[in-house]
Amino acid sequence: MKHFLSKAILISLPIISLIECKPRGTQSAVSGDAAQKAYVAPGKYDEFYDFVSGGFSGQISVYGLPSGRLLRVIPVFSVDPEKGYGYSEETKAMLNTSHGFVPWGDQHHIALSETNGIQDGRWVFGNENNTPRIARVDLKTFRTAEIIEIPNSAGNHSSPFITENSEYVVAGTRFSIPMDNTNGDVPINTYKQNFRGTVSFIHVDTSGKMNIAFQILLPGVNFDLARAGKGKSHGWVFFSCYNSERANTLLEVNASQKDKDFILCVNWKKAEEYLKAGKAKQQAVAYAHNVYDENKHMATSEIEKQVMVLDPKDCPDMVYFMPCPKSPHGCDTDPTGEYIVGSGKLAAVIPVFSFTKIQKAIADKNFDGDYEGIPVLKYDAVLHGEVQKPGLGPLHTEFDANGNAYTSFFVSSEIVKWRLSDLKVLDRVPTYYSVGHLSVPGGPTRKPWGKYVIAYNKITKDRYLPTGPELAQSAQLYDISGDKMKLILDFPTIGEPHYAEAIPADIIMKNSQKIYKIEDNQNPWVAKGDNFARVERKGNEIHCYITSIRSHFTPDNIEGVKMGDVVYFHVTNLEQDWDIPHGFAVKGANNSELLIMPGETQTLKWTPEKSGVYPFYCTDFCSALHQEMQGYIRVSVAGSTVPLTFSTGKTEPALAENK
Ligand code: RUQ
Ligand code: CUA
Repeated sequence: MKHFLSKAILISLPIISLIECKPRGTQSAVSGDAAQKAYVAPGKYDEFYDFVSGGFSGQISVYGLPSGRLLRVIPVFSVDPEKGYGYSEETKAMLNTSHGFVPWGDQHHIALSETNGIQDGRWVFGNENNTPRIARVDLKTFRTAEIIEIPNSAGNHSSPFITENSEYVVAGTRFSIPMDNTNGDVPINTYKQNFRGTVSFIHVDTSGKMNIAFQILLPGVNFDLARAGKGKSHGWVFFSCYNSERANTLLEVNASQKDKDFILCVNWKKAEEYLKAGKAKQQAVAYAHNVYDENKHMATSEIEKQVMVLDPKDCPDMVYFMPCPKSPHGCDTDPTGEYIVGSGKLAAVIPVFSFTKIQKAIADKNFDGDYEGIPVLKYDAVLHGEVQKPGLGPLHTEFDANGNAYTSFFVSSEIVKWRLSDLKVLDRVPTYYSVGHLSVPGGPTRKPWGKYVIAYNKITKDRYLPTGPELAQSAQLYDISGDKMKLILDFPTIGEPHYAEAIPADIIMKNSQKIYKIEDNQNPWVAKGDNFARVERKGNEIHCYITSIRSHFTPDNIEGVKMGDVVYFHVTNLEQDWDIPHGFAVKGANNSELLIMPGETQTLKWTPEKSGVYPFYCTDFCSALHQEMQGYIRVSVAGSTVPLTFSTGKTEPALAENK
């Protein structure tokens, strides 16, 4: 021990002098046992999976906590050549939309599925802003299983938020717009007359399948974030909204005029009743609904043509506005469901609302008039209290299991811990720098697992080695097991991290799928064994049904393709061992590789551009003889008489044609 200590001191000397050269502010108070707390020994598992939004990368990344080790990037809204997602014939349909194929998305928020308000590890949902979409990722396979587009929406920021039993994933539109079924060709300055907002309730059935149950038509404000109620407030959802000024230009100034904007309270149980009672209007719209069939290893896309819309005019007692100071952003409900925390980006306090008081104010009709026909509850009547002098620019709040809240402050770059019961500030720690979201494992649920809070920062200047004009995005891990929060780790993230949700690893691990069973493979292009491998011509289409197993392709010599043909490589990975993918790439393809999991079939489309011989090979280092895993395809000129042949292991020259 003594020996170890003296060594540690020796090593730390040059480190100290290095730190001193850095600009002020980089020296965060890291306590002595920090390394130990974030350390997960080689060969050991992390305690939590952390699902982190990829922001403008469009993907979801998965880290282990507390180590901060990157475990996986799940392609969701953007093509991913690493996995062939969006490039293979089987996955292209996942990225279909009413605007056609969209290869990129902007992924902000994460919602893990819940049962009784507790994370159950079945699915993770993610939103896309630009083309309003919601995805469901299956946590058996860590693959995107479904993507649904949202009509009457533009800028799907306020999503996805999940109700207590995953009944609904909810989504609110950030940008108000003329509704899809109207002539949208209107002057922009007729915003107040012609632009509307919506919130959508996407039903999730027990298999996970999503469908838009209904939308609620609302005034043209900007919906920002939301949380479903839980426990006593189950049946409600709370959406923050800004731009109650309904400005259509220079929102920076024009949407910051009013002292208070709103939190929208939606009684979705009531909305369900109105839907059943036939109060919704069917509206003609068009939106894509894409589903990945796990047995077929293939996605299909359908354009859905209608949506049910409820108008609060016809549905009294369904929605209310609650005043909330200064451009609210985060809107979070505590584990008991009693408290709703609003975070005004420009506010000097954090207002905390009481669900019990909201119910009473509604019963007493304690209103402050209405906003565009929707009753506005009296601020003082619904307020539990305000957290005084919390910090500057509150954004988001998470909770632990002990009645404490943790709020991120963008402007003052800190996390502030405060108590829900008396709204007292208990602790504050700096973040490096400009924290956006934060997350506590289980923090948005009825059962927070606690232990850590992770800050997802917007700026990292001077935290990592410089990498040109663009720097790594950063997450920071704080230990919250004691009274004081303690910074224990920095780790870079992919894309811009917004929200993240962490869940105990064992909830997911036990259901993890290892392989696809070859006998269950229903891909129409499968070859379930070498004896099914073949090459067929259908007009000018050449279909190569290829199998791969360590360490060869069957067939690996193909001839008789002609210019003008379109070649489909349908590659089935025959392996039935965990983690033995094979890849596939062919020279000259304007496409990505395929990466094919054991028992799976994937298809690469290739249109040769000139005659010649083209090698193809396995892209995944699968065995000692991976470098030998290759083949050739010969392309002849148009009109050539070279017959279509295929073979494996044949070395004799063909009799008819040997040069
Ligand atoms: S919202 S910080 Cu999408 Cu706050 Cu990202
Ligand atoms: Cu198969 Cu390398």
